[in-house]
Amino acid sequence: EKKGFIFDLDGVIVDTAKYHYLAWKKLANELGFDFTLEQNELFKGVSRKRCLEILLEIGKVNASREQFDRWMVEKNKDYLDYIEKMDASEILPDVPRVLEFLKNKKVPIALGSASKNARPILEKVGLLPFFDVIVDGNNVTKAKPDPEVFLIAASNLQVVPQNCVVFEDAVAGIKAANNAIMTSIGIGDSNTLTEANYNFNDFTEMTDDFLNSLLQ
Ligand code: G16
Ligand code: MG
Repeated sequence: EKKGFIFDLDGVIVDTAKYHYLAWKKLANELGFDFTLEQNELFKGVSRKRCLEILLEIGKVNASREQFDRWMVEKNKDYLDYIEKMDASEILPDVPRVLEFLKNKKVPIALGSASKNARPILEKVGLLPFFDVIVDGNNVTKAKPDPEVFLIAASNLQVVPQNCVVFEDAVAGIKAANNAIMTSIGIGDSNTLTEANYNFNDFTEMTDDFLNSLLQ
């Protein structure tokens, strides 16, 4: 039966979390409080709007609707300054090998990301041609752990959810994949991604044999 593979972006294909962090930290500092790398963990896989809500809770800052929107724009502008400078050197280890393996097997590939900047990032690092389908923050109304992003990806790939495999680095993303009744593969710390069906520290640990087993 036909299989489909869905990749998260931040933390799976590229480490854009560090740029999100720098942009959020700058805003926090401007507002007079600190934002730590540990707190940034809470932001992984979370929408831009929800991130700002959490940030303002951390700083105990109240904002009008207009001010909130201005800070969203400002953070994204600072984030895009970093994205602008990205190139293929920022692709995480062995991502191209796995994408190429799947392409050779003619397996359809989708992106399933919370980011509204997903397409330009893939373009910057040169991976856009691998993706048959892109579902990102512009296409979804419900954030992970809601399965919406992955279900839309499956539907666009024309593969039933049960035959989809999801690579995710965030707890909410693994939950979203499991809620979609897809095979969930945690990329990162197995002590954090405890609900994943399979765990790998990164793609260098994922053998062709394992990928083949997913295609059975
Ligand atoms: C990514 C990041 C999140 C970020 C979100 C929205 O999710 O992990 O930290 O807040 O996208 O990004 P943007 O502000 O670019 O729309 P994912 O789903 O790719 O891991
Ligand atoms: Mg992620």
